[in-house]
Amino acid sequence: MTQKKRIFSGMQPTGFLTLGNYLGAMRNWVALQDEYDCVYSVVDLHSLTVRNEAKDLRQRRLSLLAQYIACGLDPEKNILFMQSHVSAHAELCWILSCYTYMGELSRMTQFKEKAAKQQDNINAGLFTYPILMAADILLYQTDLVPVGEDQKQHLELSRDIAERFNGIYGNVFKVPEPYIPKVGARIMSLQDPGSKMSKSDENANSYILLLDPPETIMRKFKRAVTDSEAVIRYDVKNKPGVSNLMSIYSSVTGKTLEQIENEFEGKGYGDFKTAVGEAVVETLRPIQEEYNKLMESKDYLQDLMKKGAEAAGRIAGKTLSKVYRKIGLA
Ligand code: ATP
Ligand code: LTN
Repeated sequence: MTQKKRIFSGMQPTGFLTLGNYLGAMRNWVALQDEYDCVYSVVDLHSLTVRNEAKDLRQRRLSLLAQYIACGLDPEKNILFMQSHVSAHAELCWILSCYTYMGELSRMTQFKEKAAKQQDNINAGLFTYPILMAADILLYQTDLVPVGEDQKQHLELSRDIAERFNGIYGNVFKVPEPYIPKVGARIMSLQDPGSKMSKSDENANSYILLLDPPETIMRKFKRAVTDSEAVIRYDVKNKPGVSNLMSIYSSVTGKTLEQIENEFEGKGYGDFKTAVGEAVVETLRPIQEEYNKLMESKDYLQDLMKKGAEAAGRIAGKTLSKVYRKIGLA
């Protein structure tokens, strides 16, 4: 039997999952779980780059694990775990930071964007964040990393670090490939269609959460920023708001952009927004039901977390030992 290829990916417990996280990444995680050997992490160490209350973080990371399962990840088929429970991540991160250049990190657009947003807390972790991400991926000898468009640059850096390390020490790491969806790779904010929908946005009207009640979802879509032309046409440059709603509608219904333009020919934004809202509500309904059930079984989630960390730790430990031997620390 040939070995299945490996997938690794993660999300930060910085808030509740948005429709952007779902359409850009999570949906692919679910779709790929049968074909690949998958390791999915709640990357709680990454979320320390913003300030958290301890009790909120503790709650959010468990909730994120429940959201993973509610979205359709089968805990029997996949390894699901907390990043901080496998110490190899932090250890490899340090080692790789000695093989990553300041110049490379300075070019990361996410660092620049986040630094601009949190000027009172431009911590060193925000700068070295992509090295921890490279460690996450490389520890598992990962073939494929399903993420949204915004993570492409970080993935390229992970590949560069892996190739540099392999160039010195021989074949230590598998060089990973990104896996980015054709539609939905970059869902934009409903209030500012020039920037991406983000779960840590302070304006709650800018995002749809997977756990938003139906009335909230309908209201947020009704308030979404569009334009004054009143024509449903895909044109990202001149009609970014409408184009974003069309991408969302296309992702959840499977209809092409052309079919959507035909469907709403002669109709106004009111009808269109209602249709988008209803399609999203229906997509999220089963996820919300499953989530509510899971959050009643915290012991089950805790147990899963423990088993996941053991399984992940075994794989990560092998790679870390190899790295230690290669560089002369063992
Ligand atoms: P934060 O607001 O804290 O920066 P985030 O919402 O950007 O968080 P992450 O946890 O950093 O989410 O990302 C999880 C995954 O979701 C990544 O694969 C990322 O590429 C994807 N993703 C995030 N936002 C979007 C979006 N608006 N459209 C498509 N994919 C997205
Ligand atoms: N940086 C990612 C989250 C992340 C990740 C990973 C994604 C951390 N480690 C490893 C894929 C693989 C983000 O979405 N902001």
